Amino acid sequence: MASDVFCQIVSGELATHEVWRDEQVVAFLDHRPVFKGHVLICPTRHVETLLDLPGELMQPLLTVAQRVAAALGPALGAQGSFVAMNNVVSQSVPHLHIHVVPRTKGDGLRGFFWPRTRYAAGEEAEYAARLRRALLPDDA
Ligand code: DGP
Repeated sequence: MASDVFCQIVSGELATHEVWRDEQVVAFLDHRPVFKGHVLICPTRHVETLLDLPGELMQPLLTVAQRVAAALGPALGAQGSFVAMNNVVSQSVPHLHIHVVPRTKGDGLRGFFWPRTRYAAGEEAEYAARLRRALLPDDA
């Protein structure tokens, strides 16, 4: 039983404009594109976020994202791409999806996702140290 709209797309219950499908990955047009040709790439298996993604699906998923990004130039005349994934926060569909958005210089997308901040003195080193500690292998 499909549990979210992307499961319904995977099962064929919900129609979409597919651009790629294999056993592990499906890619289709986002129905509310940032720019026309904006593609979503999903595992066919129900996986909610990056943290839930099994290792064996990482390479197939990213390979399709790379192929879609490579197709944006020849197919649509894009000069580049924006590749992104929301996890939990701002994630409106609880089924992992990579956004691949065609970009062209002067297209008007100016980092609307990311208003930038600044580190206070010493704070940058502290953030880096906290992350390095969390990234250490469990037996370190
Ligand atoms: P996010 O906000 O990162 O979870 O992006 C979800 C995207 O999914 C959003 O850009 C709109 C798109 N979307 C939601 N429902 C459907 C649907 O039923 N069909 C298609 N093609 N896209 C959908």
